Amino acid sequence: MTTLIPQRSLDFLSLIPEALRPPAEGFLLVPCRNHASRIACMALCVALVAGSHRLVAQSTTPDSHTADTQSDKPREGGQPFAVGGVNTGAAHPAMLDAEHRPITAGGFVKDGPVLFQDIARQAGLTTWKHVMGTPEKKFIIEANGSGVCLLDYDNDGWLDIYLVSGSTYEAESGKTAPPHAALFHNNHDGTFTNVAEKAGVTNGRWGFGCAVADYDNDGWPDIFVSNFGKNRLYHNNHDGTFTDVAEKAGVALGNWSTGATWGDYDGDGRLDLFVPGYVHYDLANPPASGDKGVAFSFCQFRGENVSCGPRGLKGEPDHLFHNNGDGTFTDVSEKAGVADMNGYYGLTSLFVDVNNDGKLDLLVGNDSTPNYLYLNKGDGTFDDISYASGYALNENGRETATMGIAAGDYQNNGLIDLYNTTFSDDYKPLYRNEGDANFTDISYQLKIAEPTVPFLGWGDAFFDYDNDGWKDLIAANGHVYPIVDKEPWGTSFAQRPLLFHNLGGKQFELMPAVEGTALAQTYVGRGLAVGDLFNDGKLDVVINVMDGSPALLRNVSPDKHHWIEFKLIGGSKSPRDAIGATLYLTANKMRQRGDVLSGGSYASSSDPRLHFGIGDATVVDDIEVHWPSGSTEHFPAPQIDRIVTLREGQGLKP
Ligand SMILES: [Ca+2]
Ligand SMILES: [Ca+2]
Ligand SMILES: [Ca+2]
Ligand SMILES: [Ca+2]
Repeated sequence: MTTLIPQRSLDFLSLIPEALRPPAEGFLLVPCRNHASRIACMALCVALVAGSHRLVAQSTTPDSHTADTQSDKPREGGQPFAVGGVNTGAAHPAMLDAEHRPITAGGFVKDGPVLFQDIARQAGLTTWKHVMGTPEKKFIIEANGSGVCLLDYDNDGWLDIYLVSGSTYEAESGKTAPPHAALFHNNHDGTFTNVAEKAGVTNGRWGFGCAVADYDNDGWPDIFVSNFGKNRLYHNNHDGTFTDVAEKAGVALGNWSTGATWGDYDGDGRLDLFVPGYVHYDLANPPASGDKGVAFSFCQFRGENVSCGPRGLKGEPDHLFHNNGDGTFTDVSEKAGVADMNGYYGLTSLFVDVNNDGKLDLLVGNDSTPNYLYLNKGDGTFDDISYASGYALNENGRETATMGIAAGDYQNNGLIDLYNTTFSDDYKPLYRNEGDANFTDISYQLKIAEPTVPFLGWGDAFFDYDNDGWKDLIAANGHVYPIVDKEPWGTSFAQRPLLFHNLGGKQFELMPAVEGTALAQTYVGRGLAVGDLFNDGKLDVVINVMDGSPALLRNVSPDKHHWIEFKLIGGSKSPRDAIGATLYLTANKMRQRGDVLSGGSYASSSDPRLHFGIGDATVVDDIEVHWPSGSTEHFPAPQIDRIVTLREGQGLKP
């Protein structure tokens, strides 16, 4: 149960100087554990906000079982009183391995399953390096890293890799040439060649994210790049080159844009674009500890000086751009109700249908502020059900520093579940979809919370790496404060990725970091995308490493399971690349769900093709596609262990 305490009864907030108080007014932190109580809490909160009271909630739930609850007041729900630039849990005791390494950069074992091998060097990806500011990471703009997108830009049937880079102060001031993004063309032989220069997609701005979609329905994937500074919309010219049309299209913006997402929210067959904003930033006057306007407390972590923010800094609003169909877009953020009037710190976003009404809903992962879940009403507007849905906060009713969003049906019950990565000293919430857009954070219940606490997570994805028909979970990790390597806090700047194996939709097991494999490698992970890079039916993983070369986790799982993949092509009333389509595959006595999505993870886009493992089954029993146009079709069972193209209008109507 939950107790709501009027803010004014906790008068010590008034003792805190104005500059130290949280940036957003009216935070409502309500750990309500079921739909009915959430609605009740919502009503109460709304009423109290109207009375211009601020509330905090204190959880009195006896099973509120995280280490957070060990800390003294103010704590759960008392986040507004917490100090520090990021919102995370209480300091946890260090977890060290036998060699006294933090578990984030240790815990390796000699024997165990060999599932992934990092082949970045052999594949040619280490010829490129991501750059973002200076190694000291004095300012927040240098610390967040960039995304990665998997797309087949030349339509040769093989996935290529686009890696965004940040920039440097010297480049921004024109003193040196800027770092470049990479476009690695897949040579079909296990190697890749960087063709970014020739393709005209080097960006050269302070880049954060990418999101792929064929926004003009010409059959060729285009790339949106979110920057600090003007964004890029790289239109695919069909000849291996792209042209930046962002300004003409009206999507350039100009301050700090982050992980975008594409989706046809209004059902007109054209893909619209959502771009979250992070912090409103002035490169010439970066926020430093003790500066006017940014308090010391927002520049500290565990009592040590670190880069300031995001709390204490002004939030940059979010933007929804409606696709006009003539190469231009109209900003409809306010009309649609997704403008982020609270000024929360958006890092990534995802259009996905969470309540199975065929309309794309919108998720925004916010750093150190509540997440947004906007339900699509179908009339061009959205309902903000962030709190009522349970997605705004974690199980303890506390805001998290959300970095990445993974969406996938891990239970094979037809409902999209969500997994968010968060800061160190905090567990990573798995939000189980209970239906009716109602989510429950069940990380502790599934025993996958504790091992994630020391890690600082970024890109993440549901994907079935062993083709057993159950979606597994992977996350890239790495800290934002280099100082953690000098402190006995049990975390590290470079961290290993985490892979959870799904056990029949009931539990997850953390797969061991076997020495010599990709799970025992450490780096400052950021963007993550999954895809079948070698068309062998096994999903690989690419991670964009901050200030380093990317990791390419080639899937070498020894399983002999069968698989099938689908490339979907929408008809005249759907986006041509079928973003927003849902496919239900029945095989092996299971009905699996796959969604064509663009965005999510951390500022990254995965393989647009839908991949399904089918275990030991050798036949597919049914294929049911729900197209963005609203039509539903069944397709005859194809041969397995191959990639199949499905076109809207060529299936059988039910
Ligand atoms: Ca290709
Ligand atoms: Ca296109
Ligand atoms: Ca929906
Ligand atoms: Ca699996």
